[in-house]
Amino acid sequence: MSREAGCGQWRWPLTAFSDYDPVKKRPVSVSLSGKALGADCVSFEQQSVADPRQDEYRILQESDLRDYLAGLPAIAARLGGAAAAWTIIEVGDGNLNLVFIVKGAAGGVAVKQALPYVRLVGESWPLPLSRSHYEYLALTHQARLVPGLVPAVLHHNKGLALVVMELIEPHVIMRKGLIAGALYPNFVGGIATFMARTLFFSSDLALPAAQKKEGIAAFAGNHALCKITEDLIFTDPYRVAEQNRWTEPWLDATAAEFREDLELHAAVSRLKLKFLNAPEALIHGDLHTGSIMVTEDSTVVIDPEFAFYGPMGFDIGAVIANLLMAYLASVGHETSPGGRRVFEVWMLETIENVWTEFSNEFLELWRTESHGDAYPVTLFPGAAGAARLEAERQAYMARLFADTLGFAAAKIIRRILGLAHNADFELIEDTRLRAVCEARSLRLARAMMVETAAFTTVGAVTMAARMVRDWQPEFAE
Ligand code: SR1
Ligand code: MG
Repeated sequence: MSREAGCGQWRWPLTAFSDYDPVKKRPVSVSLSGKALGADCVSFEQQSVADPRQDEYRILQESDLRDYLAGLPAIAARLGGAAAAWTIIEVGDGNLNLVFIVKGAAGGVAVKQALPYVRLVGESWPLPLSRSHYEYLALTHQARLVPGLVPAVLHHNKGLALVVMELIEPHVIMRKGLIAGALYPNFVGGIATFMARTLFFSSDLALPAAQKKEGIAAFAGNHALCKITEDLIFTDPYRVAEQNRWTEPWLDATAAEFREDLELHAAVSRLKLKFLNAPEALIHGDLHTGSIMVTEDSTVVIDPEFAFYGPMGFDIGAVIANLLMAYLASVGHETSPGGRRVFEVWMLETIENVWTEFSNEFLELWRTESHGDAYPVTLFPGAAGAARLEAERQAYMARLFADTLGFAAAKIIRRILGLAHNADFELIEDTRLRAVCEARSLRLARAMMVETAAFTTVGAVTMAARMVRDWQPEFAE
C-alpha cells in the first residue's frame, strides 16, 4: 500500500492487481512508474525494499544467492564481513518453498524463494510464483498493524519470487516446541493481538468501502493458493482423492465413514462457500503452528503466502485447530504415563485464552476505532442506540465463534485424512497410538463441524476435547 499525501489514505500498489508468472513470462499488465502516479502515490516499502528490476526467474543455488545478496548493499552490510565467508543453509521444511538462513560476521537474514511447483509433490504440480508477491504485500501490511509480530521485510524481488527478511532468532517453529512439550506463556497475547488487529483493520468495521474493495482487488490474483485450500481442506478429505492418505489400517473405516457422511458433507460445503464468498478481512490464510515462531517471551507470525480477503474465522480456526491437535497428540509423545499433564492443562487454558483475548481485543477495537462504513454510528444514537449496537457486536462475535469452530474442524480433518499431515501426529512412531490420537481428533472435529451450535462457549470446546482425550476408539483388527 502507499500513502497518498493530503488524503491520508493507504493504497495498494496497482501492480498487485494483476497476477503474473515470470516462468511463463506473462507480462505485468499494470505497471506505472512513481512519476506517472505522482511520487506521493508510490508506497515507501516499494521504494525501499522492492527491487525495481524484473529479474528472469531462476531457482537460486547457494553461490548464485551469495552473489545476489552481495549486490544488495543494505543486506550485505547487515550480514557483514566478506560475502565468501557467509554461511548459507537451506532449511525449508514446509510444503512449498525454499528457505535459506544466511549468516555473516555482523548478523543474519532469512531468504524465502517460491518454487514454480509444490515442493511437497514435485514438478508435476505447478504453482504460480506470484504467491511471493502476495506474501510480500501481506507482510508489509501486517508490519504496519502489528510491528514486532511479523518479520521485517528487507528486500523483495518480484521476478525472482524472492523475499529477504529479518532473521527471527532465537525462536523455534511453534509446532516443534509443542511436540517437545514446551509451554509458551506469552503466546496468547501475541497471537490474539496479531489476529485482532490484522482482521479488524482490514474489515468493513475499520475501512471505508472503497479502500476495502481496493484491498480485495489487490489480493484477488492469489486464487491458485486459495484453490489449494478449497481442494485440500474443503473437498478432498470427503471424497476419494488420489493424494489422500491416513494412518492405515486403523483409520480405514473412519475415512470411509467420512466419505459417506452427508451431514458432514453439507457442513463442510457451507464452510467452503463461506471461504469462497466472504471477503471479511485480509486473512493470513495458513495460520497453523508451523507458521508461528516462538520463544517464551515472543511470538512472530510468518509465511502469509495464502493471504487474501476471506472469512476471519478461517485464521482463528487454524490457530485453535492446531492447538487442539497438539493437545490430542500429546499422549503420543509421552515418555512416561501422565508425564505431559502440565503441558496438556496449559494447552487447554491456552485454547480458551486465545479465543477470549482475541474476542476482547477485537471488540475493544470495534468500540474505539470503528471508522469503517459498516454500522454507521448515526444509526445508533443515545443510550438505547449504544446498547443496541453493543448487542449487535455480541451477536457478531457469536457468529464469528461458530465460523471459527467450523473452520477449525475442517483444518483438523484435512491433516488426518488429506494430503498434508502434521508432525504432531506423524512423529508418533507407534502407528496404532497415532491412529488413536487421530481418531479422537476426528471425533471432536466432526462434532464441532456438524453440531457447531452446541458449542456456545470456548469452555464447551475444551471440555469436549478433555472428554475425547480419554475415549478409546475400537479399531477392527
Ligand atoms: C500442497 S500445499 C499443502 C499445504 O501446505 C501449506 O502449508 C498449506 O497448509 C497447504 O494446504
Ligand atoms: Mg506455509
